[in-house]
This record gives sequence, C-alpha cells and structure tokens, in this order.
Amino acid sequence: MTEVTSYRFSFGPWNISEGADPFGPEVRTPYSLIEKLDWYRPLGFEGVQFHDDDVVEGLDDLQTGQVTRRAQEVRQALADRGLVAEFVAPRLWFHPQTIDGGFTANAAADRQYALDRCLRTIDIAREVDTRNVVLWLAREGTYIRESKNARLAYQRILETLNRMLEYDPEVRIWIEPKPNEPMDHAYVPTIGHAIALAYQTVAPDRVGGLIETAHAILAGLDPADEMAFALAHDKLGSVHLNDQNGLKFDQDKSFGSANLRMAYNQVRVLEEAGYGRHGEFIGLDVKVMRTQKQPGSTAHLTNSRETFLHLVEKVRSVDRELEQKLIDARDYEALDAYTLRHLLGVSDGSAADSQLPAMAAAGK
Ligand code: GLO
Ligand code: MG
Repeated sequence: MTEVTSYRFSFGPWNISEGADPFGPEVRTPYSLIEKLDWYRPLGFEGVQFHDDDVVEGLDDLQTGQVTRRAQEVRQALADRGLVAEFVAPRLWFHPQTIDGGFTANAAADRQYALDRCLRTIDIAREVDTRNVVLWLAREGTYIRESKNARLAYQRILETLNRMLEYDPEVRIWIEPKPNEPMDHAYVPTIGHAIALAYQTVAPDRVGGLIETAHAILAGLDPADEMAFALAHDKLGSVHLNDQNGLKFDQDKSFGSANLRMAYNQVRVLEEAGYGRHGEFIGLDVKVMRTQKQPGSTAHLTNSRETFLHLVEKVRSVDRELEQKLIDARDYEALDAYTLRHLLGVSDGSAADSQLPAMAAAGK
C-alpha cells in the first residue's frame, strides 16, 4: 500500500493581523502572542512560524541573557499547548540600519548589523527548539539599478549565508524568494536563484528554500512548477501557501481563492513528491480581508487549511489510468476537460465524461 501523508499545518502570528495597510490604520484590535498561540490547536495548526521579534519583542534593546529568558518562556508556552516552532526569521526590514537593505547595504556598519541580527536569530531559534531559519530578503534589492552593484550584492549575500552556516553547524537556512515589494526589484527573486546560491555555500545540504505561492505568481511563474523544481533538488524546506490575483501588490489571499486550479496543482506536486512525510509543514502566509470584523480574524486560516485538505482529496481521487490514456493519446483537450470536471465535482457519471475513455482508447 502506498503511504498516505498526514499533513501538519503552520502559520505565523502576523497572519492574525489588525488590517492596517498603506492607506489606512488598523481596523481590529490586536491579540497578544499568547492569545494567538491558544488558537493554534483548536484551528487545526501545530506549527508556529516566527520572526525573531515575534519571539523576543524589542530584541535590539535587550541583553543576551534577557533575550534567552524570553525565548525560553515562549518555548514553554509552545510546549504547554502541544505546539512546535517551525522556523524563526530575522526581521531585517524595520530597523533604521536596514533602510538600504541588510546583507547588501552599501554601508559596512549596516551589513554588520544584519549579520549580527541573523546570528541572534539563530540563537533564538535554538532556544525555541528549531534548527530552521527563514530568510525573506525584503530590502535586499534596489529602487534604482545604479544604487548598488548587483554582482557584489550576490557575493555579499553568499558571504552572510556562509557566516550563518559556520556559526551554527546544525542550522538550516531556507531562503524565501520574492521578486519585488518593497523593492522595485529584489535580489534572489526566484527559487532558481535561491538554489544556485545554496550550492555555492560552504554547506549546500543545509540551505534550501521556502516557496510562497503569491511570490512565484508575482515573478510571472507557476507556483507548482517552482515547488517541483525545489523538490527535484530536495530543497523544499517549507511553503507559504496563499493566493494572488495577477500582478499587483502582494495580496496574501486565502489559498485557492483566486485560482483554484493553480492551488490544485500545488497540492498535487507536494502530494506526489511525498512532501510532509518527514515532518515538513504545510505553511500558510495569508491575510484576512480588511473588511473582516474582529470575530472573523482567523477565518482565512481555517478556510485555507480546509481548501488544502479538499484539494488533497481531489488529488487522491483523480483517475490516473484515464489521465495516462489521455496523455498517451496526446489528447490534452480531453485531459483539460477531465481535470475541470473533476475539480467541479461532476466527473462521475456525466455523459461527456464517460466518452473520454472511449475517445482515448480510439486514439481520438
Ligand atoms: C512577505 C513575506 C513575509 C515572510 C515572513 C517570514 O512578503 O511573505 O510574510 O514570509 O516575513 O519570513
Ligand atoms: Mg511569506
């Protein structure tokens, strides 16, 4: 019998947000980290994704001992609720010393700040019991091409990765590529760039990627193919499933809400590769609509999780024999129609559908 993956889900506390956007203030009142942690299990989630300052607020102003103590409190809060930390990510885009980026900043002092902050993130990750650090390279890029030397920037990113890998021989780094926003163009815009960098490091086995649906779409790419590329290199550390309606600001819509078929194909790629069988999480990075009232603050999380699980059922129940016949007959029109009917839930017994095998067999 083939092994059936039992999926585990994760999200970050920033996914329960207050609705502020560049054009207006918060519209819901904030919940504390502990209130949010209380929701994880009841909502069906087991993994917590963190920024370093989600764990230790104001960490730049604290001594090492204070940082450690606070991280240990969070570790206990997780244990008390049957939760695990999936990863910790340095928030390298808030502090004044990251205005021009971190690893690729033109000022040496700013680059030093970014490295020091990443090493602190590693310490925090270890305190909350995870080896995984995610790098979303928010401001590593440019508003205008002339402001940075891109070749040098890539060397600097590589140097920083190496310093992190050497600092802790067990740490794993997952780069989360994104092509734009907040920058005009970001360095490391796709998983291909991330994996090329991984192979250049001193420890390629410990560097991989985290692929976010919306980021792949913003790069004009298909998220399922991006995931497949990382999986083919055994370098898909995690995912940020969500959705994105075309090329605009990063929307972080609920999974499947803009393009259900694209969502189906992401689930299909993950399921077929056995992703999740070694503890990998189905991570979400979704934003609730600004119009949502306070009690609905977590609806996007449960909706995304349920959509994922429904799509797993769709992947598992697809008629593989029929698909193969249609592929052998090179009848991709019929394959397309079958896929749509399957997703629509009208694939059983409909007259049109029952003609498909016959057509395939006849080589039509
Ligand atoms: C923004 C990113 C961001 C990261 C998070 C973890 O576009 O998706 O939400 O996923 O900071 O590194
Ligand atoms: Mg993300």
